[in-house]
Amino acid sequence: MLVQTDKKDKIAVITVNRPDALNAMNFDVISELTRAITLAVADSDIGVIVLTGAGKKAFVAGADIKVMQKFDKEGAKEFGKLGHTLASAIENSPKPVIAAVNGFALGGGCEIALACHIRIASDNAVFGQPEVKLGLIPGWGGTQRLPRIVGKGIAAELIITGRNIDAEDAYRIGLVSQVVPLDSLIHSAKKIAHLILKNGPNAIASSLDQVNLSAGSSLEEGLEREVQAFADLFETDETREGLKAFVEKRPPEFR
Ligand code: DAK
Repeated sequence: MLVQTDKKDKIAVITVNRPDALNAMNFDVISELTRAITLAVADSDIGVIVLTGAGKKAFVAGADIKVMQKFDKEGAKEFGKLGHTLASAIENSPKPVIAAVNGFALGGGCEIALACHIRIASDNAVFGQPEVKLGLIPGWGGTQRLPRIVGKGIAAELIITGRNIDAEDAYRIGLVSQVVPLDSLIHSAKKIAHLILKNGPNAIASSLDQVNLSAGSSLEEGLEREVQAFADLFETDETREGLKAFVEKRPPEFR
């Protein structure tokens, strides 16, 4: 199995399992990963998804270069579309997806992490968009998501130099929100997941939706959409329970 899912305590840990190739993504990895994400999103027993790579060396070292070498224009387009479908499935998931980056996150691997809602890294993690070194550009959203996360100037520098950065630099530029020892990476991701799981699932999904949409709209449009989404929640049992529980000085029962 190229992708493995372990479910426990409402958390699905999805592992890309191709360590011999540093978890590089070929067609099969991409389709298995898309399927695993789709299944976890549809699973009512799952509230948070953690995405990681097998082994101690790589999250995902990119798209499979040996596969790409054989592409013509059509093949490249098909591969690109599959990558976009995967990245969109992650980004549009109503359940938070946390990238637990345990080593190399290069090229397409970095782009998959960028599509996740939260990124944390082990201290040996390495990030980069080295596509220009291969005569390519980032093609799974790197040119679009990286500037939105770290800003235009830093994104442009990383993309056109193709240089790698370590976990500390990734933290400094806001690419990841935590750096932890490799041995405690999954534990740390689960700690974040448990904090999230205490909260209302509708409110979480709506928050992610608003954050995702913020990139493509003016402040005025965004604020208008936000107030609508805020008001919509008042028609849900979840919001009534959250407010009532506070007044009654007890923890809310959301799930
Ligand atoms: N693809 C295929 N195999 C890879 C790989 C990759 N990206 N990365 C590593 N491997 C394989 C190596 O070939 C080697 O396999 P064997 O030779 O043993 O069979 C094995 O993994 C172990 O790798 P190394 O021996 O190289 O390990 P080192 O520790 O020496 O070096 C490294 C680790 C990560 C620095 C090095 O492996 C490396 O530079 N890997 C390539 C990283 C990279 O350039 N990644 C970006 C790929 S470009 C598209 C949209 C997006 C994309 C593509 C298309 N369209 C719109 C069409 C995305 C592009 C990319 O991701």
